[in-house]
Amino acid sequence: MFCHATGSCFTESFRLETCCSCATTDVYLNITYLLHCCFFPNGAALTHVLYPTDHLQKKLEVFVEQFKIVRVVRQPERKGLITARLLGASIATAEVLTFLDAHCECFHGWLEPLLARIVEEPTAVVSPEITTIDLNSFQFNKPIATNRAYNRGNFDWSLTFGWEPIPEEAKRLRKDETYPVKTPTFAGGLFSISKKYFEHIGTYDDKMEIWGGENVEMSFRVWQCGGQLEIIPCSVVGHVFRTKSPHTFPKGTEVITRNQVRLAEVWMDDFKKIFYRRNQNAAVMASENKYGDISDRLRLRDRLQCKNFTWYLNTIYPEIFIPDLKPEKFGAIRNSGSRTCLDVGENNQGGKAVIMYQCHNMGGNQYFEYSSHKELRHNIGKQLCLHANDQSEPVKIELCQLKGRGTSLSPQQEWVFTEVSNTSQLGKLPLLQFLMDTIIHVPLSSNKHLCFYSL
Ligand SMILES: [Mn+2]
Repeated sequence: MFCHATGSCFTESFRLETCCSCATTDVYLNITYLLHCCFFPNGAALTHVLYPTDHLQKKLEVFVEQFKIVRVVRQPERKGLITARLLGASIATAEVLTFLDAHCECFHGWLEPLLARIVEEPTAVVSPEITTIDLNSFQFNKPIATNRAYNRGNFDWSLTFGWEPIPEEAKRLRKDETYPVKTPTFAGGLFSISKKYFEHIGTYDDKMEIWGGENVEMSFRVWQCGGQLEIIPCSVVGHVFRTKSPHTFPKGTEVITRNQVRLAEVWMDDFKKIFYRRNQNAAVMASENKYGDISDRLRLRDRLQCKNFTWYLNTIYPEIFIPDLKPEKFGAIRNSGSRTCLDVGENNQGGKAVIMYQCHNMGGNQYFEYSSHKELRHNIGKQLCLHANDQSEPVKIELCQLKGRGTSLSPQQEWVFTEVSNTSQLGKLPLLQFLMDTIIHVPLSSNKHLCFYSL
């Protein structure tokens, strides 16, 4: 074993030094550097490079000619990441498939720990630890022993992938820094997998299009169907994280939603409803059955006897907060007088006052759930709660105090929902000003209002 023998990723045989530091904005240079840095030092690891556009065709073919083990495979039209990878995988001949983006650079010894782990555990789907290459300067720093992040992948209920620190309990189970980090989801761009296992586990959903959601789909599938998803800390690859996608979406961002609906329908059981409440477009697409045929994927789930989503949440990601499957109430909170809606405003990650804004019926910034714990949760992605301050201060949103195991509800985040026939009855309650100016008079009948007030 490369690092298991020493218990450290920083030994003589594993120097963690980069061999080139030259990622550029030039796609051709990036690919050629990637081949030189990442693959050729590892002999015959590479069988195919896939690049789906035409303008590089000649240049790239001339370049790879000299390396007999490389083949360039081309798609006649742009089909995106999922189709491109399926095509590459279908003609690859090696035992292990490794997927990398072109905008990557590898550290010495990056591949061996990935391969070693697959030999040890053939159902492991393994990612390197990913370090950041600066978007503008293309600078990146070699990892140092004392300052390593050890994050793992997660997801939120809008089905967006994210990073989080490894929970303390999981940290304690790792004997030293070389041990694989179990991760609930993976970023999906950079990973190795046994080719046989890739096929066994159902490759990708070939009816997903272009890009988006395929990494979350594969994460749920691998865990639920008996595999494991791991980050191998001794394997380090640099990656340029962009602030936004440089690609156009030939069919609009609708394709991402469609991919997400497909994954929710196949893998998430009843928990898909939590996602649909947060994404109106997805909910409509699901109710109108406009996400294509998923019968192949359901058969795959059946054939592999995969576990259900409850098992995944309880066993693989017990730290996640699970919103109510059936919240008491959900949607927008409208002021019947001004006909405006409670809105968290732009970029409110917590800490900022809520505002009233024209109702748009799109969910998003105006989505709230009245939970069984009497919170008003704005929990599209992060778990944010309507938070009362003393009377003179406006109501804000803050991170919810109730987060699952070992936490409790804060009184400032507890809201009573009641019917009143006359708003003057609210006179003795705290936060009257807030209530009168803004929130929540949803008339049930001409003389009744529904009101929230804070205890
Ligand atoms: Mn990338």
